[in-house]
Amino acid sequence: SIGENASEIGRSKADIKKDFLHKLFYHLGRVPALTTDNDLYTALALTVRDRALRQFVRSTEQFAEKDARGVAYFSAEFLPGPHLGNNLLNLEIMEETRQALAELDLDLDHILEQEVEPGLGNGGLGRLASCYMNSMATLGIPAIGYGIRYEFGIFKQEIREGWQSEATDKWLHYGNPWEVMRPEISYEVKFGGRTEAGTSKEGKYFVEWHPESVIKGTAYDTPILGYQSNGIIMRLWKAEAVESFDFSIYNMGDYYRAVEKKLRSENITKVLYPNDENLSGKELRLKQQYFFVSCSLQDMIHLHLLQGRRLNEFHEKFSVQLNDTHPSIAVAELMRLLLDEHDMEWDDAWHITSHTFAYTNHTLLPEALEKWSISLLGRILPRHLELIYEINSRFLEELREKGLNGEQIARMSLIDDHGEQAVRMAHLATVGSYKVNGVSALHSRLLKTQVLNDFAKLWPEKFTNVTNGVAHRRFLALSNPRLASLITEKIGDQWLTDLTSFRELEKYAGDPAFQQQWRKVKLENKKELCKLLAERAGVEVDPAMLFDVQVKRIHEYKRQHLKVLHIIDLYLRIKDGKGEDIAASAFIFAGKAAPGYFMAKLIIRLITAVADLINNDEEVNRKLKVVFLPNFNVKQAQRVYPAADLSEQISMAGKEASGTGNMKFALNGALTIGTLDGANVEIMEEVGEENFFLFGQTTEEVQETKRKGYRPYEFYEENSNIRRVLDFLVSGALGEGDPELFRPLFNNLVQQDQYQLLKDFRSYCEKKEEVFKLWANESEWDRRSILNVARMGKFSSDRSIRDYCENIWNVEPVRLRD
Ligand code: DL6
Repeated sequence: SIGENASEIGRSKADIKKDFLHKLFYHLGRVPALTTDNDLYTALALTVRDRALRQFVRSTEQFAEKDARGVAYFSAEFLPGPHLGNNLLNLEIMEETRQALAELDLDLDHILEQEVEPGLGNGGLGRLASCYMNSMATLGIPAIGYGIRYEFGIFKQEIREGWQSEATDKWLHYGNPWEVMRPEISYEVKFGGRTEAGTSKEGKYFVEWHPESVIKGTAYDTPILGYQSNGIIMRLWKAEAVESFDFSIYNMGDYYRAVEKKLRSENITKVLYPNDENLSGKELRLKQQYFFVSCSLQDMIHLHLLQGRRLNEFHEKFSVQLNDTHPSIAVAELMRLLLDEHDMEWDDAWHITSHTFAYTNHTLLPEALEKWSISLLGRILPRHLELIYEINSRFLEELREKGLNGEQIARMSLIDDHGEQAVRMAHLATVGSYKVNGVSALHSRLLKTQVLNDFAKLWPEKFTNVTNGVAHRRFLALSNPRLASLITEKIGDQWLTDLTSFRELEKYAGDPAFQQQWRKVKLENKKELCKLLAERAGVEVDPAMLFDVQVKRIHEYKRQHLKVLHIIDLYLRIKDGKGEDIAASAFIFAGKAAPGYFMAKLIIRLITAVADLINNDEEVNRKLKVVFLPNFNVKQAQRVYPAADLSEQISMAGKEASGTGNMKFALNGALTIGTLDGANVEIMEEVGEENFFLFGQTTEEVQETKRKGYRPYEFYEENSNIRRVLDFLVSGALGEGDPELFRPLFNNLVQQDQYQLLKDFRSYCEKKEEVFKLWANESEWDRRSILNVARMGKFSSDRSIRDYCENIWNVEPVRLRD
């Protein structure tokens, strides 16, 4: 075995030092005097990558030896965060590496800081995919993650004169030492053109697709390590021109046109689309989705056949998880590959396809449910449109046979006939999958009773729930080493592989000495965050303040402005001389707004305007500080969660599918103020209602409010606090004195208030009073904080992956033998 023979790669301090110098000299060709920080980082990354690849090669050998059933995780987004630290942790060589570098007068932390993270996702969905990669590797699940190698990831956010401005994210500028390019693993992907049906000599009906263009996808592999165990790969596809394709033009001497075509091909994987924007009609986005799905399925079929297996057992060997509808065109593509390229009959192909895919829904927001217009689909993927029509016609026939009425059938059809005809991708994914899941208990229930209700009635056994989880090793062991060591001193380190062992901490929750150590850890973490806030946001914060934090994408349903309205209320109270019960608080915000989402950008502007006002007001700024930390990403998240006292999870109930930041905060000892939304419900169940600041309407109450005809203006008229705060928005006191600046927000709140902020405002403010009161009682706060952490066992992504294995994938782990 190659893997075993490669065992000379050692993990001692001396091995690491030797290999590091070797990389520096022979890989990068650097003389010591000219070595840059990036050289040091690259040399260390390559040293660690060797060890990661070894784990991957050995795992793959064992998966093959066992002929194990595996999982392909299809995701248009991955947000792995910085690799270096995480890999050192997973390989258990952090200390050895630190010492090896120290002997060379180098500082590991400084080198870790050099890494530019791959921002290949928008937020929770992409980060979840990466948490799952780590857990699948840790548990020994034969798995591969398939996605897109965007040249530019999520935009870099800068704050200019209080507004968000976007810059391109050049994450590949200094190279990417973690990936291995595989020029020999590449597939052709067709686009456009027309189809032609015919009958073969043997009398078999066939369809040929004559594309307008062909693009090549090349694989780039990044090893993803599990803790003390396997390595798996994230295989990302990059689009390139097919060399031979433009020879005709080239031969005619039109070199520039040939090159232009090449550039156009490469556009497909140029840039990640920010979410929250209306993507329908975005041709390039559809091309991206199809491109990565086609490469991935071709690759899987190739691997399957390479191992001497038959194609009709494809679904017995693989389960493909569709991470939202972004990859759902895969249902039609697998049908096409089986029918047109592998000569299969419809029924066999459909059996394989519908037993291969499982679909995870991540949102109930109607505007985020993907639809592709028939005209666009027909133009870009003519063959797929035909197949979708055929799948639909057979499906609708089945419904008719079951006696469903016309209205039900129209609701369930894959084709939406309202307005411009379009394919409902969630329906395609549901029909083409053997399992469908939501991402928290509440969300899965709403999926079944509302968005996909007809389907759940038809196939109740198809629907299930897998509550999200987070990689607790990254978000605690790696990013909060002080808390991690305090916990390990107390209960041992078993929690690294079994987070439920945190339960043992419960018995220390009331212990004053332990509480004191706990508090000290938090304070040190807060001091570190203060440095970052000063550096990046230019705001000095006193670490003794209550750190009240909301970090997530900026969206009206997440209600960052609810928190802002409350801050304004506090400000006005202090100005009135009535602020004595207010706890000294630092209100920290971070998150990106989709570039085309005006209201979200205005909310950022509001935060920065309130920050300017409060931070510069001597009468108030000893009591309150407001900070907007720009460019929130995984690296920053790792510094924010460990320092938070209070976690804000305040979306309107029924809108946040799960949330995962809520878990990361609680895992690091923050108490939560939140609504009964997404996974908050389960977090509260676990930590106990008495250790959670619950406020606001339930999902049912929200719906009832809407049904009865919600009139936010009445709250404005009747509640003097609300009126005062809203009037303040348009008083000219904020943002360079222009009273019109926040008028759209004001109007929106008093006229529509789609997310019922005003309805929940009073309940939120009252809960905040409780927060302030508890903050004054240090030991009680600490006790609850310890209990929160002790009861977070359920929210490790290891548990989520076990759930997927048992309820959906039917896959057995194959742990690496050492
Ligand atoms: O499941 C991961 C994550 C959830 O935690 C969030 O609640 C949810 O909003 C997010 N969903 C998406 C869906 N895409 N869009 N738009 O990002 O998924």
